[in-house]
Amino acid sequence: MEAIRPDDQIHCRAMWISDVHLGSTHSKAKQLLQLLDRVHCDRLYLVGDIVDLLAMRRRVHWPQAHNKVVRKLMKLSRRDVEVVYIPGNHDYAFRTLCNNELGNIKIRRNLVHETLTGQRMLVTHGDELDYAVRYSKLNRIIGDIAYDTLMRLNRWVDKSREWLGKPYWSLAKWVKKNSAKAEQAIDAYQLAAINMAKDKGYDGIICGHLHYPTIRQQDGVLYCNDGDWVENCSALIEDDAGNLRLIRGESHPESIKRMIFIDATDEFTKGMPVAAAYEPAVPTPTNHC
Ligand SMILES: [Mn+2]
Repeated sequence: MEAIRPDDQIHCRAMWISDVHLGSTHSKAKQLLQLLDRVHCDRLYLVGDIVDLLAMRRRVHWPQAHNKVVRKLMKLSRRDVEVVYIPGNHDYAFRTLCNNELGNIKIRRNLVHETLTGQRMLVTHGDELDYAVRYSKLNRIIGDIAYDTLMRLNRWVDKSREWLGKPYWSLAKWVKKNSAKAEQAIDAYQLAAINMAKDKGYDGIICGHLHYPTIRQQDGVLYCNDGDWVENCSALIEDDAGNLRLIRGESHPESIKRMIFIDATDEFTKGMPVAAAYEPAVPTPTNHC
């Protein structure tokens, strides 16, 4: 795993971010702004749950950093970046604008991205795969409330760690990793995604929704989940050589508010040697992605 230095400006062909949850207290908007300032891409995919309209029904939390993210995305779309927005279940109201534009941002229900090496990847938020986890509506509501409570607890942990000068640590992520039931649900979801992509004849699928960044190759299908900006501060990128990789933000060793972005592909790769998923790029001194 190679560190991307904080002063690096990185270029990639495409970047996928999702589950930013702007408008909710859990959003890590400031960290996302640091990513958007340093990682430049030709195409930016916003893979849903960018704004959390569901949370905003209960309570609106809209600090300046959240507004800055919106402004930054609009600005990128006016420059030379093709920005495509695929609304998710927390911002589903925007689905009514599918096949239209919001400023220069294209809104789509889902789409196909072709990598430099010719892989055809289906890009979708992924809430349509929830059935695989066999959640009843009641279960899902309980799940949502439990998640919200967990994230609230997480903020307390986060605040105390910040006070102690310790880097961010995700309680929610720890629970997911250490609960057999959560692991089963995540696996069922991933398999449903893989089967859907396979049935439709795609080489792979790129989604968000789970807040669980992963690259997994199975049955000849590549499953990529770009993670989130609530717990993981992660993004999926297609580097200039056409490889799909995951990057993750980490607190800077000198200042916990500053981020460094590291190549986290190995960390989040499941069930395969990394080389089997793609041809690894040869890192150059100036470009680590
Ligand atoms: Mn979602």
